[in-house]
Amino acid sequence: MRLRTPRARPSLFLFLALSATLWAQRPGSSALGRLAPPPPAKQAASGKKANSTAKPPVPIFKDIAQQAGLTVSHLSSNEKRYVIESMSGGVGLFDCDNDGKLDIVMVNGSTVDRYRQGGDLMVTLWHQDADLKFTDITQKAGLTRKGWGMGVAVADFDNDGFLDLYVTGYGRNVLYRNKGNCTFEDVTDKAGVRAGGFSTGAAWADYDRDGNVDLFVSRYVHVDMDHLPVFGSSKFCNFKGVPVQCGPWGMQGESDLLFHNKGDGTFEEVSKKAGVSDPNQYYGLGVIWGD
Ligand SMILES: [Ca+2]
Ligand SMILES: [Ca+2]
Ligand SMILES: [Ca+2]
Repeated sequence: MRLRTPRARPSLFLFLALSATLWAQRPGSSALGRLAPPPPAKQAASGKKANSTAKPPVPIFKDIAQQAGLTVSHLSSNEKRYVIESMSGGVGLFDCDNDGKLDIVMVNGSTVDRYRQGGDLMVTLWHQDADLKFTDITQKAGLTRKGWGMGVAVADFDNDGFLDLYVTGYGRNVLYRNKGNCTFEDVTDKAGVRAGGFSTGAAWADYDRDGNVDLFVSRYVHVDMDHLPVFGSSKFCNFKGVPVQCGPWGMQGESDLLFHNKGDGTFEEVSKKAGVSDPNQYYGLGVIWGD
């Protein structure tokens, strides 16, 4: 079997970048609250000419997760027995109730054993309250689909003014429509964007400029839960004579998907028509749109 080369970096960057991009389009807001205007340069304040060669100050970051209430740990497998147990992750920063403060959606993983028992909540949603405090509102928000989450992409697919969530995962994906006030309904099947297989990255963009954002989904490798390759079971699962996890080398890849938004709450999968179906089934992890 011919070796294939992974096409993209892991998807975490994509989701962060996507979220930041989306948010940047909303005026008057910033990540995790309002940004204070930058202080004036000392030279300017004293009336002296600014030194163009002076280096900008290095920003200092402090971990405030505990005091902010962001205490839920990401689910994953320590053993990483299979390639799917090495995957998952992603965060979306978006304002789910349009109150001017960013809320946080985090993708949860799972394990093979837990998935066989029904899986785990695919995402956790925190609402940002006052003073950089966050409250876990996942259940109240209706984000209750269980499975094995891999990524998330945020956009207002129905143009009602509320940002919606598309969550990728192993086995199926989920489209949550934001009903307002951070409450969601699962419209996946009605919309026709369930997909399947091993979806990883996702990104929204209006490729045909009809006013409705469309959706691209990248997929990784074919994983059959009933026939999981174990450590050392083929030449691809050994490294210098040491049995290691199988994959992605030697594994069958999966195609990618492009969903055209028809503007009535439904989508049409057009990847073949558009020439982006990835017929060679290279390993897809992330996706980003650009001109
Ligand atoms: Ca908010
Ligand atoms: Ca919406
Ligand atoms: Ca469109």
